[in-house]
Amino acid sequence: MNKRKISRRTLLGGAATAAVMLFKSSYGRMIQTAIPESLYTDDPTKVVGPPPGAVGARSPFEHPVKKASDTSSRTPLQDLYGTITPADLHYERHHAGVPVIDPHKYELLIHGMVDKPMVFTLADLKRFPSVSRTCFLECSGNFRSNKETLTPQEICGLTSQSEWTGVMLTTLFREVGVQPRASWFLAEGGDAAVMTRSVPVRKAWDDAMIVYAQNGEAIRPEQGYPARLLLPGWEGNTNVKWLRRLELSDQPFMTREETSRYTYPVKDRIRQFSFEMDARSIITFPAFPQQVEKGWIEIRGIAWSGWGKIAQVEVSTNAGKTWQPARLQEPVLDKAHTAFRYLWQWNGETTEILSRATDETGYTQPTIQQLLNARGADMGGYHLNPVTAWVIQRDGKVLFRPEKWK
Ligand SMILES: Nc1nc2c(c(=O)[nH]1)N[C@H]1C(S)=C(S)[C@@H](COP(=O)(O)O)O[C@H]1N2
Ligand SMILES: [Mo]
Repeated sequence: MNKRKISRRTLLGGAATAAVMLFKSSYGRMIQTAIPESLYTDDPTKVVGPPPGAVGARSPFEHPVKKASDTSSRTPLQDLYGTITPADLHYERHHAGVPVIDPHKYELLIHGMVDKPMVFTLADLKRFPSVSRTCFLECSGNFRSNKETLTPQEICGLTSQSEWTGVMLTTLFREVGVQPRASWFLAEGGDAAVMTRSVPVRKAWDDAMIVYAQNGEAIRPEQGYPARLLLPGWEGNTNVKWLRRLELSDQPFMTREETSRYTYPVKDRIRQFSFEMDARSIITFPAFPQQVEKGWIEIRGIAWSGWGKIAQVEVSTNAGKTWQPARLQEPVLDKAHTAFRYLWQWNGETTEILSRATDETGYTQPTIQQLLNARGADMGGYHLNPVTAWVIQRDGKVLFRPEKWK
């Protein structure tokens, strides 16, 4: 068989091939001469970056930024490709700034209902068998919807994805001999906030980790250097940074985080301990403030669920009247941002485009009305994952359609 034919067919399905050709004719520029002169207008001998040996930097033409307040910053979802967040663009949320912790003085204490209370240095942690895992992190307060001029970053940029490396918490729990009666542990951070959270021990036996690396390098100070707790799929707040102490107990510790702002009446789940982040998606292209042209548009976005893998993402290009399945980028990982794409031919009429995610538990991302019906009008501002829409205007301008819930 013809080798070239096989690889073409493998790369592009029939429909996709047609679409790519259309893309070419509508988005490329046809040329008459063999090599356009514009290729040579920039001087390739001009040095723009640091010399070899220096730590690299972005092209001076690329300027992704984290949008920051005093206590948080958001990932520019609309500027990213694929699903890994560059470490310097990872969202941040801290209650009392970023502490400077000397890795040589760092210690993690594990005590309480254990046979052998122990202290581990960073070097100790690195001697245990290591594991890498790609998953998302998301703050439970990750939703903003107050105006039409919001970017994906402003709507839900309190989520990022990294490849994390560290040691499984089970490895350490076996080392200290966690007692059978222990059902909860307290995780305490070494920042000025001394942030603490209670975590069920079952999460440790499942997939919890202590991580010291992020995307191939030591984790950044903002992410908890030199080590943090990683609870894949669970609300960001439980992923205690600058982790210094774990205490085993037979009951939750009722920390400040658990007795005040995380407690509010809802009918669908007991929200005092609402750990998993529910399935969600966002279209990151086209999105405000982009402007699109009539013709073929690849609608792009990410979907994720704290309960497992994304099973399906559907896209509507007619304000939610009908839905079509989007293509998911393989491999689809457990509790991970998953890229989706949907090829759409826009006829130039005003419309709304939406996406909705379904995870492997069968749960489908709700509308804001479904959330209100389930939780009541007093549902507060945490764990909001509604389907959202972008309005495509006749002139091609894209605006967010705000969702009202209070
Ligand atoms: N020690 C400590 N851990 C913490 C926090 C904190 O302020 N102090 N903030 C929590 C919150 S609310 C979130 S959403 C995540 C944010 O992690 P990131 O800054 O690495 O994105 O860390 C959590 N862990
Ligand atoms: Mo958070």
